Amino acid sequence: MESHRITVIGAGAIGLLFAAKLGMAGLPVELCARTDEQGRLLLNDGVRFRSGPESSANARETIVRPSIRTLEEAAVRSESGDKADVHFILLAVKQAAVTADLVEQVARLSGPSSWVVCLQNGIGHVEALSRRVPAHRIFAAVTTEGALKPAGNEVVHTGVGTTWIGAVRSEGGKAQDEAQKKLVELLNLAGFHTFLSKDITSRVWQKLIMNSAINPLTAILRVHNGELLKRREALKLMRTLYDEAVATAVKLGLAVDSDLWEQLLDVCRKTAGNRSSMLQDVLAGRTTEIDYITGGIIREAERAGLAVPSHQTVYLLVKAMEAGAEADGR
Ligand code: KPL
Repeated sequence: MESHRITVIGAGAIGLLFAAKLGMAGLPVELCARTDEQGRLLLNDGVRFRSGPESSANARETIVRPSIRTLEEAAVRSESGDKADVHFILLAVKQAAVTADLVEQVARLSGPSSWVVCLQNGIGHVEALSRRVPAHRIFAAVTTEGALKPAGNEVVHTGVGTTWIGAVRSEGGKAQDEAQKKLVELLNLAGFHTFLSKDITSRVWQKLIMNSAINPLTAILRVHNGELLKRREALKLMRTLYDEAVATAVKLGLAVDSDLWEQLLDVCRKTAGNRSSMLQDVLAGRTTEIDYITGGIIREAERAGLAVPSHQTVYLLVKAMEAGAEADGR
């Protein structure tokens, strides 16, 4: 029988969610936390998994115990000849964490049977990874699963979503086709509604377009997602950001759903009471993902010879907010 190895790198909300659900399905998961402190907590107490709204205190909790390893330990395991037939490396860290160092560690961890699956928002990380990992071995994933991390070893599955998987470069032949199918199968087995996409780059961009229209505005205005629909000027600005981002995607030859604007409004409606990830970062005084969302659109638009003035403006505003938060923290 075929043997599998699944390494989840990053123990944020999404990393914990994937590690917990894959573990609960009986799959061999190793989880690499980014700090020793979180690693020790996970090792001692396991992952505490709950599903339902965060407030539902009576939701049933399951303790899941994936193997907890440092990235170094996982890499040594690979180098010392741990030969699974298929090895999936789920990269579940934030974009900013995809540094040259991390890319190096991922390269050490990868062997001839490894496939790196990127779960980041925004764009830019695939280019960074493909400097050290063959591009045909990189898959991108777009997921709408909702998760919260109330504590370092605790995850709440707040919303069931859909996950799309696809190769960023489709020249991996039969092995690549089989690995993609296997990944979809394993994720479905773990309870994730997962589909294969033949054009994952367009899907990544469609999510990027939505994030670039919603997230910076919620962060600048400090409002929940639903508020953008109620304020006429905010809605107008959101539409301008959307139009500029769509024009960039089209110029790059990417496919954009004809009803993407309706989908975007629907996301605002369905997540009306939520704070976007960027607003959460701003409120917590953390660096946001603006460089990989709005910044990514600005870079690609420049390359394509297009002007995106509204993105330029919101980019500068969010950067100024980040700089202000840093100064306050000093
Ligand atoms: O994906 C999101 C985020 O918060 O990052 C939403 C708000 C749902 C869409 O931009």
